[in-house]
Amino acid sequence: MPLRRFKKSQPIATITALPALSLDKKGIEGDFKRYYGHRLGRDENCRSLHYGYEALSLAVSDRLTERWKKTYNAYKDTDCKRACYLSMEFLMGRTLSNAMLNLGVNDAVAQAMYNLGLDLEELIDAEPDAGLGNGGLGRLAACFIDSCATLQLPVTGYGLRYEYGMFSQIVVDGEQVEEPDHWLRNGNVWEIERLEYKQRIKFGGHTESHIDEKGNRRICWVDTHDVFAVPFDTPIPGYQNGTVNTLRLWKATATDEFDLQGFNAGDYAEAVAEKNTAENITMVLYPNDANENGKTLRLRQQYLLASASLQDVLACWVGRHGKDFSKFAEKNCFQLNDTHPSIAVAELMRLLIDNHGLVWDEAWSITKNTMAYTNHTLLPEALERWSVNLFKQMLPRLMEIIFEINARFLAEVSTRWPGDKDRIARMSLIEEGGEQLVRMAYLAIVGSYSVNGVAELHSKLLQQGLFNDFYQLWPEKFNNKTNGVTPRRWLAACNPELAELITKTIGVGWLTDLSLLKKLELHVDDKAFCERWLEVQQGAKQKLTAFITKELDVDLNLNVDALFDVQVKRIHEYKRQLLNVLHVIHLYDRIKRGDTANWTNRCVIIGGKAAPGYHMAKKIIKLINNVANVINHDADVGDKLKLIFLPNYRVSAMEKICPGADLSEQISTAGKEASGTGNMKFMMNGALTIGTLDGANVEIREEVGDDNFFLFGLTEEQVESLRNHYDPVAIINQDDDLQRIMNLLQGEHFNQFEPGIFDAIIGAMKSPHDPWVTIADFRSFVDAQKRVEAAYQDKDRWTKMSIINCANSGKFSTDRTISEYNNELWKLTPVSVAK
Ligand code: 26Q
Repeated sequence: MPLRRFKKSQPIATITALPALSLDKKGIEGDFKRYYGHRLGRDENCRSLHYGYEALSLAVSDRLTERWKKTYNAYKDTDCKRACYLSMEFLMGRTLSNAMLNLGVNDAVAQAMYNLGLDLEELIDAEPDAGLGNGGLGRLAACFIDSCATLQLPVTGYGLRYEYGMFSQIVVDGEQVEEPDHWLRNGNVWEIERLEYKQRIKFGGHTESHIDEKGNRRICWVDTHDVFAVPFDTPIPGYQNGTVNTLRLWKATATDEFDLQGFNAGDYAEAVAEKNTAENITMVLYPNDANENGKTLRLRQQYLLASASLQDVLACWVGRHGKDFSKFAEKNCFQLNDTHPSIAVAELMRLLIDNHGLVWDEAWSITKNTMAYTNHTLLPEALERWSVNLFKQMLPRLMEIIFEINARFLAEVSTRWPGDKDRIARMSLIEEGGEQLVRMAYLAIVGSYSVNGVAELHSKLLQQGLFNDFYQLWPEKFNNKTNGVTPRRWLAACNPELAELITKTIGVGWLTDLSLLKKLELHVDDKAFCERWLEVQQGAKQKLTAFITKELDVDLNLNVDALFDVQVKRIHEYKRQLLNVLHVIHLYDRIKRGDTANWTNRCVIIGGKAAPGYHMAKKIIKLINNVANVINHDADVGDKLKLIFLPNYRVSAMEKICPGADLSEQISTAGKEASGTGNMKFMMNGALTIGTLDGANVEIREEVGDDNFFLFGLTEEQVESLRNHYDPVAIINQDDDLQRIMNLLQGEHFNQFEPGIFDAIIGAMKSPHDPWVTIADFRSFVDAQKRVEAAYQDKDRWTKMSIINCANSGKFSTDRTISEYNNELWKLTPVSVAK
């Protein structure tokens, strides 16, 4: 049923004209009470924090809505160029504290809550994380849209509204157990459902061709099983600038035909069951799991995102410009967050040709001038490929279009390299050999005007390796956009004490121009400033300790004078949590041998989720927990060493972790981590990095200088040239420390009653084919850790290094990243919105 509309003659403006809501404490306090008592219907008998959180969020959300409409109208009035960020993941985390900061109502809310006798921090912590992403790529999308709003750029985020986000992780007997994350259980006050903008999405069926009245051959995609995509919008406020952009997430629902068909056939229950098939599409976020590759439901999700978002943009275009698409490419662009939404290339072709009557060349020109592709991985096994057969069945019209794109593309390759059959096979969008597969990255490259990596080294390696054939063909398409993180969430909101000290020292400008942090360097010799810096860091460590105690539900009596050594990220072999564990075992072994002269107490914190089907990653979690169990219960060890596996690592946990870290572990095998973004959050909060020359670490080191970065390990080139003669067993045999570690592991010191459970891990490290060459970097890692200890023992030196790290983190603001995307790729004009 279409939504019914007001009569044309009705004066709608009278109901939309509202007085501006006040941003002061009285206004907020009044609205809080009204929401709590009237809207939510609670009284003094309700002691649930949740409703306090909801009442406050509703009050804050109203204030965003006003600005949201103004922004929408400002974009409409200026008819500006707009960009869409298409992403299967937006790892938003919590919204309330960020909304307060960006609206500029922190103090007013704090006072209002104080007047009501409520603990603001408790209310903020009552919000569930919106965990609609796996890790780096999803969080990057969230940081990006924050920066777009802060830079006043007309950018809409398009994604999926998963009913279940990233699973929550609990640890049982040292092992990861996944629990579903029903984050919407208690409702979501931040979203608005917009039924009026729902879109129809086709699946299945077949194509038919006919000649239209003008004599042109036209294709119809018929007998499809359709679903609706219904948008839910979330406001994305810029930093105190009046702009509020939109994150539009699609939910799949059944079409009315489902009901009708069932009703007509008298098969009501069947029809309702069919509804599930449609609604399942956006039920759950897929973990980035090698085993999940090729799953039908995932392809349905990808297509729903691409089709709904493009139809949305095209409907808006047609509403304004009718059937004239001549300026469409000047006014729109689509940034593809990895290949996950790259079916958009073929879908835009389909919509322009089949629905809007353009000819191939017109549609192709629009497509390849509007699409831009960002790659986030160097691991060849992680590149998406979909079965041609699956494609033909699920999306027959799209498969035809991809074949046509490929035929035209390969003709171009043949012109450039006549007779080069190998190259044609290598570059084809279709992988032949076994089962035919569509290479989604190649579709994205061929259909885009830009291909970028996410750190300098990564972009260079893409050009020289993974995408070299394409780089030779179109060098001008390739570019780099080094990642960043938003300093609003990752410094101002999560570390208010440090933010206040920074503002007191250099003024407030840094929040929107992070390069200004450089001014902190002028104060490294100011004793009072350094003392205060250290005090703030100690305070953050205290808070982190309290958080760990709460999360683990045991008090490990952590000593805040110890070095807090932190590695939090997804668990993956290439990230080498194992190298970290080897070092911890080495320290334990030294303690047991009494080799503790000049000892530095250390608390090693590791956190992260393993993909549910990634067995080795799950074993690594088990190993960390077992080693922790032995170390933390050994009386000889005491304060000298603690090992903690922090369960359920997530955005809101990182907000407590990064302010309290001394040392940030960024120890991936060189050439494997595309960028990393946790590295940037730690640096911004004054942690020092121990790291390899991988991803953005290279640029972090460049910014802080080699004296303020603990470098170790083989370079990417050294790793590659080691491959054919790597002999880890020989390295172990020549290194007493490594031998003792391996003896402890092989002697089952950490798994006395669980024989054999770590054999696969030990075998992998000792294999000459270990792709991650963990053993090769061990000695260099231990040496770097010794340099860390020496530095940490000199409190003044460490504090200086910490200040220098923060002071040089300016480059890693997503404001810089997004400015580059905009200046070089999107070319949008900022639109100011009256405040
Ligand atoms: C693929 C197929 C089926 C199901 C899931 C997936 C899938 C989902 C998510 C594959 C990959 C991802 C996420 C990848 C990711 O987070 N990559 C990270 O991106 C960051 C932002 O650019 C970088 O900093 C990291 O280096 C990179 O690992």
